[in-house]
Amino acid sequence: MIFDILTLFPGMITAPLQESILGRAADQGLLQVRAHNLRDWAEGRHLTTDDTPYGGGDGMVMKPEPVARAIAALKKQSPDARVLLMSPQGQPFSQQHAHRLAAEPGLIFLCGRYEGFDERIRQSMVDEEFSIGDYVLTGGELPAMVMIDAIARYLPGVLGNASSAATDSFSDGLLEYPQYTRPAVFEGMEVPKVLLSGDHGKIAAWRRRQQLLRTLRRRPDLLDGARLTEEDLRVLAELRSQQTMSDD
Ligand code: 9D3
Repeated sequence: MIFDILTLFPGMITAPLQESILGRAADQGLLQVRAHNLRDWAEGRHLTTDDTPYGGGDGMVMKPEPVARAIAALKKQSPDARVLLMSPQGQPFSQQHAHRLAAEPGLIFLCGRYEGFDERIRQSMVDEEFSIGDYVLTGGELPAMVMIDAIARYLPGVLGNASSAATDSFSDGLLEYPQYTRPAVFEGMEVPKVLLSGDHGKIAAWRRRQQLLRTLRRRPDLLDGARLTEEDLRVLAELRSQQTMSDD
């Protein structure tokens, strides 16, 4: 898949996506990330991409014409690409969005740095608008990279089987269980005995219980959407009744 990013700061983009798993995937031709400078489509002596808001007010607004020319140019190469606007007013990006967007033939991310975009950009050029969460950043570049990272994991061949996207904890909607490796005792802290028992049935039951306990304590909101068995519900009822919050 080709990811195109429209930004005034193309230098912010590429390096982090050339490392590690995504770097290998890009080397294998499974994905391509291209950053483009919006200024390349600006006009006039100052190559203006922003202007003051009609009606007055602070800050600057991104002009529609450079964005329209940029998107038209990119769509000549990827005619079916979806255009995504990065903005604090967008829908909160989720794992489900990542999964769905991975099936698109191409994605064009539009990143701003100003107080906002001329509303006609949304009206005529944008398919969807995304935020990555309720905190204020300096621009949409890091959000675009966050989304690319989450989406790319779903592209065929990007992940090995061991870390397959389908077996993520998020796919059953629960947080992960605690993990341990050697040594068996570290600074007086022991590994739970069940994990050294060799009893795989008991280990699986303990891990599931830990997932449920962790999710109940830290992210009870996730339990509503989780895929739970009858046994899970029984364990949950038991955990809820133990208001002491002990560690098993
Ligand atoms: C004055 C109102 N501000 C909105 C909260 C203006 C504003 C602040 C920061 C407008 C844009 C930005 C830059 N942020 C993004 O472009 C952005 C973003 C974010 O700040 N948080 C989470 N997701 C995103 S996606 C794009």
